[in-house]
Amino acid sequence: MNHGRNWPILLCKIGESEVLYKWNRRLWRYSLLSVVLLLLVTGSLVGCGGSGVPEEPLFDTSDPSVLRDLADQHGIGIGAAVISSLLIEEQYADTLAEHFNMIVAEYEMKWDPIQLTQGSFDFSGGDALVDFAEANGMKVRGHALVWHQATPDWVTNGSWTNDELMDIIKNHVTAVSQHYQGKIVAWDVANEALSDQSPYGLRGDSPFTKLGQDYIDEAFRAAHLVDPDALLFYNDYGVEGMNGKAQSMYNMVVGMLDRGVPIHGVGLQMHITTDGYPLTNRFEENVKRFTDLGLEVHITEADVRIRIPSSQTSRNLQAQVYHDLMAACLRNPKVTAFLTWGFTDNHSWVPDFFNGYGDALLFDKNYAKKQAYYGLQAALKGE
Ligand code: 9MR
Repeated sequence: MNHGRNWPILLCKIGESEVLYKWNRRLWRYSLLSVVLLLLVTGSLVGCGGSGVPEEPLFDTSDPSVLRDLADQHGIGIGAAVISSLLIEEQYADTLAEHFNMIVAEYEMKWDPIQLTQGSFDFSGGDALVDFAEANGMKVRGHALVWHQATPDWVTNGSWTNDELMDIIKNHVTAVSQHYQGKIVAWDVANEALSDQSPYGLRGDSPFTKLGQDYIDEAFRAAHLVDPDALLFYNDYGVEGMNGKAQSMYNMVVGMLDRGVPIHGVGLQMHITTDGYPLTNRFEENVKRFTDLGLEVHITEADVRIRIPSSQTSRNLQAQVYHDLMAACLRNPKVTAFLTWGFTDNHSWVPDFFNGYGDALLFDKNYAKKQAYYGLQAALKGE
C-alpha cells in the first residue's frame, strides 16, 4: 500500500476525526447530562405523584394522640403481632406499650413452639407475652391452636388413625386453652383451613383435612370447654372481600352455628397491597354478612405492602388504604379489633415473603411513626 499518495487524505481524515472527536466528547457530555437530568426528573416525578412538585405527607402529623387511647374511646382493640424474644429491646417494648392496647404472638403460641415433642409443653414464649400485656394493661389474642403450618413433624408425619389424630388435636387444644385460661380475649382456634382453589373446601395440604369439618368443630368445642370466656375465632386470608373463598368460609361458619359449635367470630387477616383490594371488592358487605350472623369480626394480621424502596407517593397511598380500612371497620360496631402483623418495618415477614415489597407497617425501621400510622389515627378521630 502506498501511504505517500494518500497522505493528504490521511491528514484530512485526522483533521476530521479530531473535530469529530471534540464533537463526540461534547455530545457525550451533553448526553450524560441529559441522562442525569432525566433520571432526576423521573425520580422526583415518581416521588411527587407526577406533578413535578415534591409530594407532601397526606395526613397531619402534628397530633400526638396515640392509637391506643383513640381505640379505647371506640371500645375496640388496636393491636400488633409481637415476637416475645424482642420484648427485651427497649424501643420495641416501649413503642408497643405506648401505642397498642392488644397484642398477639407472631409465633410463640403456635403448636411447634408449645408442643414440639408429644406430651412435653413449653409455654415460656407465650407466657412472656402475656406478662408483658398484663404489665401494660393490654389484651392478648391467641394465635393459633390448629394450623397446618408451624405444626411439629410428629403430628404431621405420624401414621395416626383418624381417631388418634382427633385426640391429638383435642389434647393440644385443651392443654393450651387450659394454660392460658382467663388470659386470652380471643383465640384463633382454626387457622387457614380452607383451600385457595375453587370450590374452596378444606385445603389439600393439611394433615387435618382427612378428618373433615369435624376437626374444626371439635377444636372449638374443646377450647370452649376449658375457657368459656374466650371468644373463639376462625381465621383466614384472602377472605376480606366478596369472593369464592369468603363464600366458602361463610357457608362453613353458618354450618358451625347451625350445629351449635361455639364460634364467636371470624378473623380477616388482611395481608394486602395498595391496589385497592378488598375495599374495591365489597369489604363492608362481606363483613356485614358475618356480623349479621351475630359474630364479631377482627382484622387480625393487617399489613399493606408497597414496593421498596418506597416513595412518599406510595407511602401516602398506603396510609390512605390503612385509613379507609379503619374507617370502614368503625362503621360496623361488631368489628371489635384491628391488629397489624408486626408494627415496625424492622421486623416484618413481608420482605422475606414478597420479593421487592416491604415497608408494610405503621412504624419505620427506626420506630418513627409513618404516614400509615397517621392514616389510622385520622380514621380513629373520625377524619
Ligand atoms: O409472620 C409469621 C412468621 O414469622 C412465621 O415464621 C410463620 C410460621 O409460623 O408464620 C407467620 O405468620 C403467619 C400467620 O401465623 C398466619 N397467617 C399468615 C402469617 C404470615 O405468613
